[in-house]
Amino acid sequence: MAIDYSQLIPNNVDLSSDRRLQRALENWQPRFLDWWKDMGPDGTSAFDVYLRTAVSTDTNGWANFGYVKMPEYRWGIFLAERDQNRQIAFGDNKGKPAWQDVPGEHRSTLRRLIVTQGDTEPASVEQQRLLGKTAPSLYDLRNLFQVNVEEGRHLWAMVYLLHAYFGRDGREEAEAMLERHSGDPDKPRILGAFNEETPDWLSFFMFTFFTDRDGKYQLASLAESGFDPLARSCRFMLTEEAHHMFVGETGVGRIIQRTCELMKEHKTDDVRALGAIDLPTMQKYLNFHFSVSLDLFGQEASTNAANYYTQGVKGRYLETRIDDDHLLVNDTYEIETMEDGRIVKKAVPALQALNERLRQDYIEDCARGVVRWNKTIEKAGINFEMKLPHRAFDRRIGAFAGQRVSPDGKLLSEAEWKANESKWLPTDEDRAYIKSLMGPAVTQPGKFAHWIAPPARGINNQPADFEYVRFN
Ligand code: BYC
Repeated sequence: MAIDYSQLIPNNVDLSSDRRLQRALENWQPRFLDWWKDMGPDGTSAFDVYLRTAVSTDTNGWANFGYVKMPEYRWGIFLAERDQNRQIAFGDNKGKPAWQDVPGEHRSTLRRLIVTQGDTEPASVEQQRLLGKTAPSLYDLRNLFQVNVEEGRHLWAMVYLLHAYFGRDGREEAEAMLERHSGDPDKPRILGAFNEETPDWLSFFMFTFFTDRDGKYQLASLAESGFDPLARSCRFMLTEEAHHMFVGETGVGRIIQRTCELMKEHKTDDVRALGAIDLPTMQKYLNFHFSVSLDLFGQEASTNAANYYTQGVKGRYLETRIDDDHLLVNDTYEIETMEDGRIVKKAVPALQALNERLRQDYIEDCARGVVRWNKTIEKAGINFEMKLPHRAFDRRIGAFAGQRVSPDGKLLSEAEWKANESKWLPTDEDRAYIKSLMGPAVTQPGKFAHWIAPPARGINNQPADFEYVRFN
């Protein structure tokens, strides 16, 4: 169904045919806008930003580019096309028609997953609220805002499901999405990584590389859900998510490139003296964002995950492309865990290991990005390799929570950890240095902060000096 932009809330779900739902969402809309004003990108209401907006949910040509004031962005409800013959692909309900409504017995599980997913979206906007003040270029500023409005739309996607399928509880949950805030000691966001700060652009790029990539894997698993409206919502969200990870990968890549250029030109490792970001500091930020994002996959052995799968509410990454029985009751999966004070490999029932399996898919994807970063370093003839730390390094959730483990996976005493921590994780001094580089925003078209290289090409093939944001 085509997107109807003539409505107050653009949508492709025929919202006008359900007056009650339409009214409920139109009631939530001004609260969302108030939240955007208070907690979204600070002081940006009057800016004209060169943004893409969804015009159709087809794979070809869904995006339209043009200048938009962010509070006027057409946030809406866009689900991927319905496949009339879709069947549940896994678990006890395998082979049954996908649910068009929420089965009573899975209501609370589905609500919980949708709320957890939805909560992350406004959280990230809150985390990134002040970054516009220190943008390294108009190009980067525009990308930040694109990410922000799309996270706002992802919140809409989950709020629509809550309103449309979960009655009063759903409406209450939708309200609560705007009441919890990132880092709020009384009403924090649900998942750990979304209460961390994103105080500088290196953190932002690492976040969009590592944490948005968790989004990719979680959304892909929910896109397999037997609850078809959730699956269709997530399918469309995934098309938007790709750009966020592009921002992260190229952002980190451009910092690396700039650093390498300066190292070569000045024949020195000490690029801090030249106002750039040294590779060991980037490695520390990588370590931090990777381990915080690994926590987002939950426990290594999880009965929750087993239940989600057996019930048909959350699948595996690319479930329908996997060649097995999609029941997993007789299978095992090898995980790493702690036993008798040691890190050991251990086969556990595959159903319980689904979080770990998804984490493994994620780690392999992250590793491919790191290889690309390393190519840039290698091409510059510099002897340094970025590495993902061991999955047990600096974890807060799961079997390794609270263990002291080195980036190469050795269990350490507290004293050994303390002696090395500052080599592995950003110190206050590192953070202060990175902060000191975050100058006033670079607002001249085509100009870039000293510590980052320009991108290989512009957005929507625009020239390097394109005016991506007009301040008015
Ligand atoms: N922090 O059995 P377990 C994105 C809790 S990012 C705090 O392993 P489960 C985005 C857990 O709730 C993607 N608590 O749990 C990115 C459970 O609590 P109860 C977001 C945590 O349910 C960038 C207990 O520990 N989407 O989209 O299998 C920008 C036992 O754990 C954490 C989703 O996450 C944590 N990190 O797995 C914008 C998808 N981890 O039951 C957006 C929906 C675990 O003991 N969520 N706990 O009270 C899920 O699928 C699952 O809730 C989780 C957790 C995978 C997160």
